[in-house]
Amino acid sequence: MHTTVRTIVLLMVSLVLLCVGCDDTLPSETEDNGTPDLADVIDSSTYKGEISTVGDNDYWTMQVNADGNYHSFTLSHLDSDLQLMLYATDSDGHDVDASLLPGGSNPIRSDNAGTMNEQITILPTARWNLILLVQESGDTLANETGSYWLQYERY
Ligand SMILES: [Ca+2]
Ligand SMILES: [Ca+2]
Ligand SMILES: [Ca+2]
Repeated sequence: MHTTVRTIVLLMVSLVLLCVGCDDTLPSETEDNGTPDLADVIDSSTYKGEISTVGDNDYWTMQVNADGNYHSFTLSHLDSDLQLMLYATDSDGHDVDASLLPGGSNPIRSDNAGTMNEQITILPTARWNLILLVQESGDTLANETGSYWLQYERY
């Protein structure tokens, strides 16, 4: 009887550890990342972050090349209404011409309703420096806070 109980308890503890472990395998944002100068560098596919306090801004950065690939950034696993902004500059630090970006605007903004994913996909025509900003939705008056995953894909 005791052995059975112990086995069950061990099994439950193992399951909890496994579940925590799978979440912890993703790298996380590093605060303070509240200005472009302090942006976290994106060099793997998926990161976890959190708009932890009202007004928290999370900046991310990445360099992309005109390699013929689409570069796509997705905000997912949202439990609040967040938005994703992307600012693109060229190698001289000038804003990339808006006509080269989807929607004809620089910055690009993705802000869907509620907890829907946000996504921005670009096709670079030169070496570009990207600044991404995750923050609360610009469409709601609520003070949105909550966690997110930021996923990068190239295809
Ligand atoms: Ca944050
Ligand atoms: Ca932040
Ligand atoms: Ca949104």
